Amino acid sequence: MGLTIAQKIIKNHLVSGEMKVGEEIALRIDQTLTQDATGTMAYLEFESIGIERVRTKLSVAYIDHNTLQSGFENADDHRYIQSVAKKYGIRFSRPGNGICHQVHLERFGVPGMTLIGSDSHTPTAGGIGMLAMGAGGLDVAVAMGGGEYYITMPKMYKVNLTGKLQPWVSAKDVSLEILRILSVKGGVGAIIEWGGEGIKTLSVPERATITNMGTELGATTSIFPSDEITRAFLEAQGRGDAFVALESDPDAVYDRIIDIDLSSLKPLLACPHSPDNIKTAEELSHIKVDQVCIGSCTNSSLRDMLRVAKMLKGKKIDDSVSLSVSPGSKQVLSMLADCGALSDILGAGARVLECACGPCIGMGFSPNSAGVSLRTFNRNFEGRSGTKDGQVYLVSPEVAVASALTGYITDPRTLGTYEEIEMPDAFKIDDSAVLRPATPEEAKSVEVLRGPNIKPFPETKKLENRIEANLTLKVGDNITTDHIMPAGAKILPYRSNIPYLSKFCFAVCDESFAQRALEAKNSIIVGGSNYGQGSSREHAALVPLYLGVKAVVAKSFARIHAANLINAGILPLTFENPDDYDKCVQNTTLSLENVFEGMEKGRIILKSGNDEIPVVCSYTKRQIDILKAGGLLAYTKGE
Ligand code: MIC
Ligand code: SF4
Repeated sequence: MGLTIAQKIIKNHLVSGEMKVGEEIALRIDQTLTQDATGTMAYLEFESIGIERVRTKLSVAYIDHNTLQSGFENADDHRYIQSVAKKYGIRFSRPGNGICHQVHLERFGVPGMTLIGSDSHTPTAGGIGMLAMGAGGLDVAVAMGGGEYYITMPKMYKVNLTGKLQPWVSAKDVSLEILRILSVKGGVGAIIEWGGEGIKTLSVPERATITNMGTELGATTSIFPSDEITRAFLEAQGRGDAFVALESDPDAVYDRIIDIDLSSLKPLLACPHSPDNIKTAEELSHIKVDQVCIGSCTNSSLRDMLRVAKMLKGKKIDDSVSLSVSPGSKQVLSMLADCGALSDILGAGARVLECACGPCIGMGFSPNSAGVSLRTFNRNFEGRSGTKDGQVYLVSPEVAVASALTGYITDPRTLGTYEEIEMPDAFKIDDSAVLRPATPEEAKSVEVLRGPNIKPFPETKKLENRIEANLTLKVGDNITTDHIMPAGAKILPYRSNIPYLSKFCFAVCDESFAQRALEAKNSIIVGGSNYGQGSSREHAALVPLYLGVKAVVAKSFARIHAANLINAGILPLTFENPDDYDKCVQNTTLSLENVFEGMEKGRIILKSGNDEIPVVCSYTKRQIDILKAGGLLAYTKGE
C-alpha cells in the first residue's frame, strides 16, 4: 500500500510504535522552535532536565510575542532566553527579526524534516513539506534534549484542489472555506494533506497561509508536497540545497477526501467569535468597520504585503478606520522599503507596526468598545483582541484593504481591475539578527541571566489512587486556551510567574474561579466538546495545576491541550456517555475511585452525589507513568 507524504516522513522518523491510526508513536525531532511567550518556561524546563547542549539538528529561539516592554518583565525574559540560547546551542532570533513561523519558513524550514514548536501555528512550515507540529513547552524541552516526541498516529485527510483562485480571492479564503466545511474540531486526530492540480497555482506563502490555519481545524498538522514551487522558493531564499522533492504515492490511502474547486471560491469572513463562523463578504457589506489589522503568521509574507501596498497605492483609508500593518519579518519589511511599497502603505494612512505578533495576541492595538475589527489573523476568540466586547472578523488581505478604504465590510471584487503582483526572483538575505550560540568550549563560561519575574515551576505531587475534589467550574463546548489562560499585553509579561498568572485563569468565563479553586484546594473542571482548542500554551495546564485542579472531565479534548494536561500531571477524562455532562453540577463534591486500576482499564467511575458516571481514558503505559509521577518533568528527571 502506498504512503501519504506525512506517513513517509513519519516512517523516516519513527523511533517506536506502530503506524496504525490511534496508536501512540514516538518521533525523532530534527528541529525545534520556541517563541518568547512560551519559551521562558520551556527553557526553564530544559535547564531542569540537566542536559549540556541541545541534541537537535537545529533549534531556534524567537522573540516575537512579548515585544511591548512596558516594564522590566519582557526585557528580562528576552535576556534570559538570549543567554540560555547562547549557552545551550540554540540560535536566537532577536526581537524585530520577525514572527517565528514566517522567519522559520523563510530561513530554516526543510522539506521532509520534523519540527516541533512551542506554538500551535508551527504547522506553517508544512507549506514547504515539513512535518511541523505545535507542542507544549515541556515536549519541546524534551525534544531539544534529544528525546522523542509522542503523538497518536493520526488519520490522513486529503484536500484535492482543482481550478484557480479568481481575482480578489486568495489563500485565506481557502483556509476559511475548509473551516466552513470541517469546523474547528473537524481536523482533530488528522493530518491534512493538500494536493490536486490546483496546488500548482499556489506559491509557498499561499500554501503556508493554508497550513497555518489548519491549526484552527484542530488538525495535528497540515502539509503540501515539496515540488518545483517549493524549490523555486528555497532557491530565492538562497537555500536551494535544502530542497528535496516529496509527494504521496499514487496509491496512498486517505480516511477522507475533500474536493475544493478554487475557481468557485468567494471572499469570505469568519465572524465573531469563532474561526469557523463563515459568511461571504457580499452578505456582510452593510457592517461598519472601526479597525483593520493586517499581519500575523497567517498573512504577513512579502506576497501579502505587496498585494496590500498595490491596493493602497495612491489612495487614502476611510477617516473612520484605523489601519495597522505588521510585516512578518525583517526580510519582508526591508524588501517593502527597498521597492517603495512601504511608502504606498504609509501614504494611505496605515500605522506600520513592528515585525511581531502584535495585535494578534492582544499586544497593543485593541479595538474601541464594541468595535468591529477586521483582521487577517487566524483567531477571533472572544476577548483575545484585548477588548472584551470587540467584534473580530478574520479576513484576507484583499477584504481587509477593501474595507479599510470604504469603511464598511467590502467585497474586493467590487473594486474593479485586479493587477497581478510581481514577486522578486531572489529575497534579500540578511541573517544578522539571528545570533549564533557559543561553541561548547565557550559555553562553559556563559552565564544564564535571570530576572526577578522568573518564579519557580509549580509544585507537582504524585498521583493519588482516590481523588476527592470540588467541581469548581463547569463550562460549555469549544473552550479555548485563551479562555483558560488569557493572553494580552497586561498578562503575557507574567508567563514565567505562574502564581501571578493564576489570578486570571478562566477570568473570561468566571472571574471568581481562581479564588474558588484556591479555597477548594482540590478541584475538577467539567467541560463540553473540543476542550482546550487553540494555543499550545502549557500555562493553560500549569496554572490549573497550581490552583489544585486534579482532573478535567470533558466530552472531548483538543490534542495539544490534552497532552499538556498529562505533562502537568492532570487527568484528562472523557464522558463515556456525553449526556452525563448534564448530571454534573458546579460546586458539588466529586470523587474518582480506584484511579490506578481505572487508568489501566481505560475506565474510571466518577461519583457525583448518588450518580456513578463512567469516564474513559486511553492512556498509554508511558502516559500512566507520567501521570503517576506527577507530570512529565518529574517523570523525565526520574523522581
Ligand atoms: C496564539 O496564537 O494563541 C499564541 C499566542 O501564538 C499561542 C502561544 C502562546 O500562547 O504563547 C499558540 O498559538 O500556541
Ligand atoms: Fe503570533 Fe498570532 Fe501567529 Fe500566535 S497566531 S504566533 S500570536 S501571529
